[in-house]
Parts: sequence; C-alpha cells; structure tokens
Amino acid sequence: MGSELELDYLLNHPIAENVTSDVNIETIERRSFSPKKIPIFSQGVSLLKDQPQYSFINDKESERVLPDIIHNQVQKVTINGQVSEAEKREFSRKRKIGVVFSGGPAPGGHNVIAGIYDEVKKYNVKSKIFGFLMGPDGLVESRYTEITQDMVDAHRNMGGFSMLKTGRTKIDSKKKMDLSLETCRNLGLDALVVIGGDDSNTNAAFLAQHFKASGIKVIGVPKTIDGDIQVKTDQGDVLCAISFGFHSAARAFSQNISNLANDGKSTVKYWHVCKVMGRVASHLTLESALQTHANLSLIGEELAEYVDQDRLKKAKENKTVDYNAFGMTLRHLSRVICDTIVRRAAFGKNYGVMIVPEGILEFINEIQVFIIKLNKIIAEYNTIHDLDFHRSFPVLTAKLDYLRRISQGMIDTTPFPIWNLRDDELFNQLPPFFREGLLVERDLHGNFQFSQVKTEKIIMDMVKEYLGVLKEQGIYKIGIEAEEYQVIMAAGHLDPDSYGAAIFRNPGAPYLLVKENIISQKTLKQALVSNKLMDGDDSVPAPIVDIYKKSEPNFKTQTHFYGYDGRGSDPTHFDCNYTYNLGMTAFHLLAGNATGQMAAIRNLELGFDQWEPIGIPIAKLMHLEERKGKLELVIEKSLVDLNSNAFRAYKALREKWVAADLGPDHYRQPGPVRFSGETEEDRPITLVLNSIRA
Ligand code: FBP
Repeated sequence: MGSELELDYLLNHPIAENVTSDVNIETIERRSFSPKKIPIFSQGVSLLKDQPQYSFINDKESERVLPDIIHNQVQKVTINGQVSEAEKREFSRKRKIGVVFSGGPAPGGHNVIAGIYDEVKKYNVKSKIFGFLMGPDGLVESRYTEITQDMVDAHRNMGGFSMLKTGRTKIDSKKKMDLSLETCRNLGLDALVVIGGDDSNTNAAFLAQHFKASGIKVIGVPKTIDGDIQVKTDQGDVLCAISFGFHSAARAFSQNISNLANDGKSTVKYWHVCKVMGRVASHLTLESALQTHANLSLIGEELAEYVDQDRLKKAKENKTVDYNAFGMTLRHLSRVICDTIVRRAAFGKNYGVMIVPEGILEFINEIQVFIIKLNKIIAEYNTIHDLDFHRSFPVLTAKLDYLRRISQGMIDTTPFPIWNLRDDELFNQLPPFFREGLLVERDLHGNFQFSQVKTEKIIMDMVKEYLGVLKEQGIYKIGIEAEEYQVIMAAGHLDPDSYGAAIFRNPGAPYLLVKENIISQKTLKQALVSNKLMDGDDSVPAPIVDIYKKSEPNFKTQTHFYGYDGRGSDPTHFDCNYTYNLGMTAFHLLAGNATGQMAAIRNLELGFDQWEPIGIPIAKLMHLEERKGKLELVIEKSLVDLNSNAFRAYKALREKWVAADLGPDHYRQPGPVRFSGETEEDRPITLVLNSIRA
C-alpha cells in the first residue's frame, strides 16, 4: 500500500477542490442560463390593453368587499408604436418595488424575482427592489432586504425560496393590513409583488383593496406546485393554464416514481405506494401518472363522482333512495385497490406502483364530513372561549374527551349541534394515528393540513385487511407460469395434466391459478385425495407443495411521500422560462398602473413566440368557501376536470398500465430533468394533452 497523502495536499489539490466545492458544474450552468424572453419584452415601453371579451361571473361578496378592484378587466401587455417622450419618462421612472414569497416553495420563484429585477433595472438603474423576509411576516413586521445584482445572480434558475425565505402567515386583520401598508409607505414603495398560491393571491387582492387609496399597487404571481391555480373565463378561454412550479415538482416526483417502478419490476416483491403532494387537487397525481404509467393512480376528483350502481339498484327495488350510494367510501376504495392487486397477481405480478394524492381524503365522503364538522367545532370553540382549541386540549385524549362530552350533550352545543353519539362512535372506530391526523391544527389560512396525515397508511391498512379476506377466500393468488409448472413437475416425475386438473382453476392457461377452495396445505391434500392422486396417509409430493407455496401471496408494501423534495427541486427549463417571463409581466403590469391583478401568460401550450403576457383580475376569481368553520372569500381552487383531454386520455390508458395480463408492464421512464440538451421535455404532459383541439 502506498503512503497516505498529506491531508493539506489532498484538500488543496485542484481536482479535490473542484469536486468538493459547494458549487458544481450544474449550478454554474444553471446560474448562467438566460431564459428566453417573450419578444414583446425586448420591444420597449409597453401599455396595458383591457380585454373585455374575457368575462367572469362576480361573486356578490367579492363585489361588496373588493369594490375598487372587482371591476378590473383582463389586461394584455402590449406595445404602443408611438410612445411620447412623457410616456417613456413615466414608464422608466425610478421605482421602488417590494416582493414577497408566500406559502410553500415552488421551483422558479427566484426567476420571478430575476425577471422583475432585470426589467426594472433595464428601464432605470436607480430603481430598487426590496425583498420581505420570511414571507408575509416580513411585510407585517417590516423585515426586508434590498435585493442586489449578486443576490439575483446567485439564485438564477435555482430552486427553493431561500433568497428571502417564505412563510404561511395570513394578513387577515385590519391591524396586519395597516402594518403592511405602513411598511410599504415607509419604504416608499410604488408596488408590491406577492408570489404565492391561491390563498396568497387572495391576500394580494385584499392588500390591493386596502392599499388603493395610497396609490401602492399590488400584483400577484401564480405559484404552487399543486397546480390548482388555473384560470378559465366563463366562456372557457384558458388564461392561466398552470401555476409555476408544477412542472418541476411533477418531473421530480415522476423520476423517483419511475425509479421505484424499475426496482419493482426487478425485485418483483413490493407494491410501492407513493403519496404525492397536492393538498386538495389531484393534478400532480394525474401528471405523475401520465409521466410514469404507474399501475394504479387515484384521482380524488373522480372518486368524488363515484356512484355505487349496485346500491342504487337495490334501493330502487326497495322503492327507497340510498344516499350512501353516491361518493366513494374508504371501504369501497380499498376494494378498488385490492381488485387491481389481485388481477395483477393472477399474472404473476405481485408487485406494482401506486400513486395516491395527498388530498384524497377530501374526496372520501365519510372523512370529508368529519373534516367539516371538526373544523366547525374547533372554530366555534376558539370564538366562544377566545382560546385556541389545540392549546386547550394539547393531547389526543383530551380532544376526544371534549368531543365525547359534546356528543353526550354535556356541553352546550346550541351553536354547533353537529357532533352526535353516532359521529363519536364512528370517529372512535378510526385508528388513533388517524384520529390525531384529523384533529391536527389547521394552517393559518384554515386549510386542513393533509401533508401531516398518514393518508396512505389508513388506506393501505384497509387494503391489507381486505386482501387477507380475499386470501382466505382463495381469490387472491399468484398465478404460476405454465412453463415453470411444467419444469417443476418434470423434475419431480409427476404428470402435469392430472395434477393440473386437480389443483388449478384454469389448467392449460399461460398463468395457472390454484383453485379457490385450496387455501392451505390441508385443503391441497384433500383436493389431491379426492382426485385420487394420493392416499390420505401419504404426504403431498414435494413439487406440489412447492407449487402451492409459490401461489400463496405475501403482500408487501413500501410507502413513500413525494412532496418537499419536489417543491425544493431546481426548476425545469419550462419553469425557468415561464417564471422569468412572469416576473417581467409583473413589472409591466405595475408600470402600467395595474393593481389587484395576477400576472399570467396565455398560450403556455403553444410555441414560445405565441406566449402572451396578461393581467387577470384576482377579485373575479374569488368565491365563498368554508374555512376554519366559517365562510370566507378566497380564490377558487381549480380541480382536475374529468372532461379534460388529459384526464380522458389517462382514463382510456390506465387499464393498459394496470398490465393485469400476459404482457410486460408499460412503465415510462421520464428520467431526470435535463437542463441542457435537446431532449428535455418542454412542458407538462397534462398541458400538452389539454391543448389538443379537433
Ligand atoms: P402552496 O399552496 O403554498 O403552494 O403549498 C402547497 C403544498 O406544497 C401542498 O402540496 C402541501 O400540502 C403543503 O404545501 C405542505 O406545506 P407545509 O408542510 O409547508 O405547511
């Protein structure tokens, strides 16, 4: 063995310095990448043109509380051929702009800032951009930093929201609004850009209304990996096809999921259960399904539409109406999953990949009822007692005891008589970890925190239980490849035909299934004896025992949660370009004096040269929704449209992807995000499919 290198020599060696540096080649390449610019942004001073052809039905409450921005029109950023010197001067005047990240990170956020920064500085180098720290808290508490060229350059095309960090605080009181206004006034801001999801853009609308008299503009930017900010007009025109970050997160999840598919079809022993983020909508699941062709993907929105035809039929026969026939129950869902598992096993595939959306419980009737009732109880408790429910009852037993007392009428429930003995009984039948999950503290916007609940565990526990029943009934069996059977029988000098007829339900088929009544070595022996293939005193021939054991399923799962990893990933090319242009759009909107608008880009599904920067009136996207047990005005989340091309294509192809047949699995390997090179896909598959027209 050679002598050890001196450590100093090793660490200072150029090769070692290179490979151990914090900054690798990928990062250098990312930082130096210049996203494409929509041509209009290279053509100078823009103006905003109202687009009255795009209309929305206003919510009455939105009209009442957002009177100064509810009448905004969709605006298109366009070019004015003849700009006067005065207009140029006004457009290029020195500005101060604040930006804030709000909500969970989404890949591309830094590029929004880079887009704003580059565009602001292009028109006036003296303009300044301030970033509020730790999300909306920074705005309320006046914590900020001036964003410099170095900061922007270090974060170009990089994931996360680390430049400013983020938070989920909701600016929901007059006091917080006033403090935010004070911060912006003290800084002399012309405008504030809120980079956030549906709740943060809701906040942006309220801030725009509150700031109106001050002249400070507020612009939102549609961020969320969940993909649930999508905007269509009443006529069905798509104005915002997808929020930024969705593509990158879906690609990150899909790479991991397809790696598991690879592992699964190699080791053939696990069902990989992948829960993917999306606190309500199943867009990420749908995109991941299309990216990976996983064997089974659950789309919450579809489950909600489920109708149990058998129950309906029975009810009709009895001349009654069975309301429980509408909507999916946990029990029924576990049956649906088991059906796929059993069908694959029959072809020797006792493994697979399944994608479960994080927000699936929102679409399961009985659970949704609990979520709504518990929201109401917690909200009422907080209001009546002016205390926090979770602080008052910090442990599960205390919470359950409170619920029990309500159900027994020991607590005056006049304002919320919604928890009865039956609720209490049903709730207490759920496993403790799940009850705890359902009682978890709501986030500051009143959203149920699905990411904290082991959704996949509750579903898979029921699946395991029911598979046990199916195994007992002899229905869940692993198909034995006919060829393998022949080899084993030949080695044991046994006649495959006579034994085959005694033990298989489908002798002669390519995959042989042991008869349903053979569920133990004892029943196996009985079958052989009754077919006169052996005497009761003899032992079952070893090859037959071997075959029987091979047919006995052992259901093994590995569970995975894909969320935080994907939302922290570096943006894809699509998200880099999209977000950089969103940043520039935000600048052009505020320079055109827009407020209460969300920056968006139309035609994302078309070629880059057809991308069109626009502003969408946020107030028109709002509706009343139950939050923390009360109705609140919020932006309506966009759910998976069951009539969309993407969903219909997935639905038509999914049976093929179940691959419960003689053929191979049909997994797709999207591979890692390729930042350089021609082969990187340039937009989400759902977007591509939805853009196909006759
Ligand atoms: P946003 O709506 O803020 O984009 O966040 C969505 C999300 O990524 C969900 O998919 C997930 O349920 C949630 O964040 C988890 O957030 P956290 O654990 O940070 O509170």
